[in-house]
Amino acid sequence: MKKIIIYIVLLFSLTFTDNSFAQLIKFIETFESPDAESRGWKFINNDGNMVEYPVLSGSFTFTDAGYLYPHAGNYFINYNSLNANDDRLIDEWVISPQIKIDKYDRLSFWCGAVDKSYKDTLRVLISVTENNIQDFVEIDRFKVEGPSTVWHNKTYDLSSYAGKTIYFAVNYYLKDGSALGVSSDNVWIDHFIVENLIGPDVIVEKYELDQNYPNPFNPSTNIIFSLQYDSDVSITIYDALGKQTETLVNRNFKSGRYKVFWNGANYSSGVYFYKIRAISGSNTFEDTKQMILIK
Ligand SMILES: [Ca+2]
Ligand SMILES: [Ca+2]
Repeated sequence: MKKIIIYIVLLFSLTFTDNSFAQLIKFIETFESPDAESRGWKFINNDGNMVEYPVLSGSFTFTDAGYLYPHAGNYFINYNSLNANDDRLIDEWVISPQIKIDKYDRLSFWCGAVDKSYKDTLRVLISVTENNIQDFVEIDRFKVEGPSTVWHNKTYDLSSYAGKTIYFAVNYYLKDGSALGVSSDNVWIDHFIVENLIGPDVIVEKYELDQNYPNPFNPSTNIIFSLQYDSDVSITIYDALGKQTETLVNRNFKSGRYKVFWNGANYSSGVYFYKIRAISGSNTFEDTKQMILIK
């Protein structure tokens, strides 16, 4: 019985102190409120049809399949099948606010369509300059899947944009739509997330110790490290005089990417160093970085 209690206590303390597995959500938009433009979103009906689409909807009624509700939050983006111009073109854009991208960032969103014999096409595009249509480069194009009322996840690795600020766009593009929606359909998107990947599932190319954030900090800061192979890892904090103040972690980790935090509440303002040592077989990786505690 005693052993079980100790085990439970240990389990709880691990759960609450070790956040090395939590994904970092950098950006999330579920359209809780419909004034998306005030948050930096841009909606463009580029085919010039007189009716304003895309729009934010709270729900959508299908005569044969019930209701579609948002994937998350209160509203979702609705591209309308009837909104083609005289040349049968549907070309409607949803453009995100600007987002700073780091290595191991991933973009996700959810989408859907009725999916009969229609040709609904969504393009996913990224701009590293401005948020005008001509600035975007396509990274994916796909036919949105149905059936009605179902949401499908799309996910994109953004690592190749690390260090840049980007806009992403989702463009409903269909050349042979029609005013009556004979060969086009309603398409919907919602719930955008940009997250920085953390955990044992992340594929890591090399050992790395990231700069802590925030920095300077008061009183706690995050330290992220990447392990190419399963490793015995220690992270140690030193003060400006080189005196060891604390050992943050000292255990085995699977290969992957992890986040730990240091709480400097009991220490005085000043420069500190954090040093990683990761040992895998005969390989040892070591790196040291500086951080500043300001109270
Ligand atoms: Ca939503
Ligand atoms: Ca249109």
